[in-house]
Amino acid sequence: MAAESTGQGEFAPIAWFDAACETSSGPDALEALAYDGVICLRQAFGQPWLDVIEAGIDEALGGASTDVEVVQRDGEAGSFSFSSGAWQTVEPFRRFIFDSHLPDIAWNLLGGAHVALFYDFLLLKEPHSDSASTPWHQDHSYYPLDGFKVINSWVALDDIPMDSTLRFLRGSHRSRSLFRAVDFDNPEGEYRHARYELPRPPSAEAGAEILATALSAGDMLVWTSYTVHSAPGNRLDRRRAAFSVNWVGDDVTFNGKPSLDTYRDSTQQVGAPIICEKFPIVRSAPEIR
Ligand SMILES: O=C(O)CCC(=O)C(=O)O
Repeated sequence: MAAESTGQGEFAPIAWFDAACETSSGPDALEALAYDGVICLRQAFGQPWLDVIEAGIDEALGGASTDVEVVQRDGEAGSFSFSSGAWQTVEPFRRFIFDSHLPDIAWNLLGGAHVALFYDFLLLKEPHSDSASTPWHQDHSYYPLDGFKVINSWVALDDIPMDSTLRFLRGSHRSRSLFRAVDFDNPEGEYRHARYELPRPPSAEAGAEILATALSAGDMLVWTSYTVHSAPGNRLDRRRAAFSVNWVGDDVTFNGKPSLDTYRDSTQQVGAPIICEKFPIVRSAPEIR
């Protein structure tokens, strides 16, 4: 596949699959996810499901979500906002997560005895929130979890051109190395739950292959929690929003490491699976006797 370029460099395209055909969760998609650490499922969701998500956005950002932040930086035209774990209070988000085909896709990709909901994440960058970039990071750095079956399913709610799409370090998940958590607002500063014994995440080092692709609303990226990625701010004259849902599979246990409350529950025991009311099982294989 040909490289795609932006004003900020050249990128190899992310392997993509037509979400409507069976291969979206078949061996090709699984192989690409295992090798690259990220895949794109084109048109995973049509307008009706995107409308359901949209119906929850004002509610989530307006206070229904307990974990919400709106950031307006000095001198910047647009703000950016995010909410985490809103499904518990925002009914349209709950409906999308439990009633759409999303858990089936997640289960097909994760395999195993069950798939559980970890948390949802809404990220909305208003027009010209130019500096709202996301530094190179690895999602797993923020989680108090052991195990490797953790994926992020990230649905574009707007068309997202190359200039503002996510970038991934191809294959950065394969060594299963854990990197230090960085503060999104101040990547060079301190992060309260950083594990300073761990190395900083790699960025676009010389020779590293960076994957990226332009997205249409309804396309979904899926990546593993070990895949290093980043994103630029939104220099567009229009909104750039995404709703992502994070899933855990049957090898995941709580390790007790410090983290935000979003990623833990008071009922959890070190070494035990994280399943509880906050992290419920959404698909499971029938028991074989
Ligand atoms: O969309 C973005 O800017 C960043 C999203 C991201 O890195 C994440 O959800 O882990």
